[in-house]
Amino acid sequence: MTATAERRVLLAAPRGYCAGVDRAVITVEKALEQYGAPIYVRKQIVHNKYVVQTLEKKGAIFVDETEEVPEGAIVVFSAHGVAPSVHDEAKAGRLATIDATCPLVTKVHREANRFADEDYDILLIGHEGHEEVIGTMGEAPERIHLVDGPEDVAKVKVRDENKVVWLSQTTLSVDETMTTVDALKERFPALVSPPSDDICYATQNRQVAIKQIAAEADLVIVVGSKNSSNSVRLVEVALGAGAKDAHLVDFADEVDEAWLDGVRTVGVTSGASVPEVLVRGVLEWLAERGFGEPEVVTSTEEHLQFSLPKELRRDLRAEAASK
Ligand code: 0JX
Ligand code: SF4
Repeated sequence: MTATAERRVLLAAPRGYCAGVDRAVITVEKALEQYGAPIYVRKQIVHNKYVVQTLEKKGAIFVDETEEVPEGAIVVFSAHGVAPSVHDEAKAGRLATIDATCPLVTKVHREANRFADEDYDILLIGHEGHEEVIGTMGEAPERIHLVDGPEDVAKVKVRDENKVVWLSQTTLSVDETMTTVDALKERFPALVSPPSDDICYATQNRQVAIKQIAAEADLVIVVGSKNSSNSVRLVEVALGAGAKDAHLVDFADEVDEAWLDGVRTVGVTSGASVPEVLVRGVLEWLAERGFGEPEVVTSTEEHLQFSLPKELRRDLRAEAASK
C-alpha cells in the first residue's frame, strides 16, 4: 500500500471565510487605502489572530472601547455588531464610524427590536460575554434575557408566559440550540420562534460539512482562534458526530505530533473567520508527515456576497468620480 493510501486527509467544504467576514476584512483594508493609517477598529474585526495581526501591520489599531479613539478619527465596528449605546458614544466623541456589522447579525438586532416593541420577553440563546450577544442585548436590555444553554432554562423569569419569543446568536451549534429550544418550549408552550434562522447559513453549512467527514476521521483539525465561537463549535460538532479526536489550532505549528499516533484519516476544516492560507499551512504540515493529497468533501456551495458598508461605498464612489 502506498503512503497516500495509508494516511488520508478529508478536507471539508465549505470552510473558512463567510460573506460577513470577507466584507468586514475588506472594509478595514479599503478604509486604510482610502483614508490612510491609522484606522481604528473597535474590538477584533473578526475573531482571528492572524487576521488581526495582518491588519495591524497595515496600520489598523484595535481598541476595546470607542473612548480610546482620538476625537475626529475613523473607527470601524466589528462584524459581531454593537449595541446602540456604542453608536451614541461614537457620536459623542465626534468619531467617523464605519459599521462592518454582518447584515445577518443586524437582522437579529432588528428582530430583537421588533419583538421588544411588541412587548415580548425575548429569550436570547447565546454565550455570555460574547460580543455579538452584548451587542444584541443592547438593543432592548430590559426585554432580553440571556439563555446560555439548557441549564439556564429553569432560571428564566418572564412577565407573561404567553408573550415570549426566542432568538439566538448567529454562531451557535445547531443541535445544541435545538436542545435548548426544546427545553424552553417545555417551560413556555406558547414560545414564539424567530421568523427565520438566526444561526446563519455559514455556521450551519460548516457544521453540516464537518459532520460528513467526522465519523471517518481519527482526528479532526479545526483551524480557528480560541475566541471564535463558530470555530470552537466545529470541534464540538466533530466530536459529537463521531470524530475520535478533535482540536482547534490557530497555526500549523500548534498541531501536536502526538495527536497523530495511530491516526490514518485526518479531517480538516476552518471557522468562518479563518483565511485559507492557514488551512494550507496545516495541509502542508500533514503532507510532510506522509499524508496524501486532500480529498475535498463538499456538502454545499456558497455564493453569498455582501456589499461594503454604505459609508465606505459612498466615499469610494466619490473618489472614483473625482478621477
Ligand atoms: O466568535 P464568532 O464565531 O461569532 O466570530 P468570528 O470567529 O469572528 O466569525 C465570524 C464573525 C461572525 C459574526 O457573526
Ligand atoms: Fe455573518 Fe454568519 Fe459570517 Fe457571522 S458567521 S459574519 S453572521 S455570515
